[in-house]
Order: sequence, then structure tokens, then C-alpha cells
Amino acid sequence: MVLLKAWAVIARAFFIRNFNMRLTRSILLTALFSFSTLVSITPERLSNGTSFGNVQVFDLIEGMKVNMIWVEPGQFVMGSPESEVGRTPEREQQRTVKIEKGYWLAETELTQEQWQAVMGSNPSNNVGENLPVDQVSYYDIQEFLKKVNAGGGKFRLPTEAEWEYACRAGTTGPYAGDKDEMTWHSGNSERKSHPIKQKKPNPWGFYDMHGNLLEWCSDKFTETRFVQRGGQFSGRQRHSRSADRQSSEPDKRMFFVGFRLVKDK
Ligand SMILES: [Ca+2]
Repeated sequence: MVLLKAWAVIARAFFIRNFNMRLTRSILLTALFSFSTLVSITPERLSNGTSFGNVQVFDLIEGMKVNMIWVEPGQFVMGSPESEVGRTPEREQQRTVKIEKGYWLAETELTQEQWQAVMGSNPSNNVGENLPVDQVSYYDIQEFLKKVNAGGGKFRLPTEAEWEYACRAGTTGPYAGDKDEMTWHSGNSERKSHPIKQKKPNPWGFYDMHGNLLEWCSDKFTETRFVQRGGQFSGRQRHSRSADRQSSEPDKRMFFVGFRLVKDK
């Protein structure tokens, strides 16, 4: 009996020791995993290259997807410094802007395939596979948004501040990287829009923020005009700078204007 009790004490001690070891190992592994996850999403990593690694696929409508990247809230300087070459001073005064809420922003300009799937037609001037949809007015986009949000979706156009914050992706210069590697403009586009994802993305993973199609934003530029950002394939390169601002009346359909979607959480 005494022997049995002794064995029970030894076995119990052994179990507790092993349990504690397992627990310690489990805590260590969890901590290690959390740390490596933390490391993989540090801003330094994001600003170094294209490995944003946060593309998520959403249903635009049944059978049609859209790739989006999460943009964290933050603060940035909107506009350009007086020293920036090519700027339009009266339109680009600098100010600090706070982005209060994070948002999903489409990885690319909206494609003709996506527009066709929702609206049943393709208004584009330059028609082709993987090309962004052009010749859509601000009003046309409101109709598109009504359709994709009919089932409770939360898609919309970006505000101008959201657009520039994502375009800059933490950069403060005229472009968010090498301007020729990132931009379709009149000097290299052969005066036509190009399929999405042909040029390099910006540090947060967004394609064609500089150039290709000019992109509608939700803000008014004046009482009768809405903001358009990022320059376009038939325009001069300086108009594809992060801070450049263009505008148009909301009923205008132009062969060099498209848009990209935002989705709220
Ligand atoms: Ca663009």
C-alpha cells in the first residue's frame, strides 16, 4: 500500500511537470507565432515593397469578385510642397489630414468585366480583356453602386483624402515610387488605356493609382464638379503625381476616366 502511494505521488509529480512543460511550450509557441505575425505586418515591411499580403476577395455580385486591400486609419500630409516640380499651386496646398476609419480599397481600377457583370453592358471606348472600364460618368457610377449594394453591400467611391492617402502609401514625394515603372501616361501608353496590373504597384499593393485611367472620387471640387485623381494615359506625366487634382461635371463620360471601389468594414 505504501509502495502504491509512493508510486501515485511520483506519477502525479511527473504528470504536473510534463503538463507544465507542455503549457510552457504552448505559451512559447503562441508568443512566437504572435510575434512573427506582428513582424509580417509592420509598416517598415509594407513600405519596402509589394508584399502587402493583405489582398482579400469580396463578392461584387454573385459570380463576380473584387480584390481589395485594407487601409489602416492614420494621418498624412495631403497636397504638395512648394518645391514640387509640375504642381498646380492653387489646387495643392498642403495640410495634415486624419483618416479616422480604415477602409477596403480595390487593388485595381474597376474592370470592364466587372462593370458588364453588374450593369449588363460595356460603355468603354477602348474595349478589351482586363481593361479598366472607361466612359462612365459620376452618375453612372451611382447606378452601379445601387446595384452592387442592393443586397446590403457597402461599396462606394473613395473620398479624395482616402484616395490620396492610399496613393501615397506612406510616401511624401511626387510619386509613390519610380514614376516610369508605375505609370501609364502620354509618353509611354500609345494613347490608349492598358490592362490592369501591367505596371508596378505602389508600396501598399495598389495598381495604377498613378496614370492609366483618371479616377472619380466622391468629393465635390466645386458646386458643379466632382474630383478626379491620379492622371491618365493620354495626359502629361506630371498630372499623375499623388497630389494632382482634376475634376469634371458628374454627367460627363470620358474615354480616359474610370474609378476604383471602396468598401466599408
Ligand atoms: Ca488610375
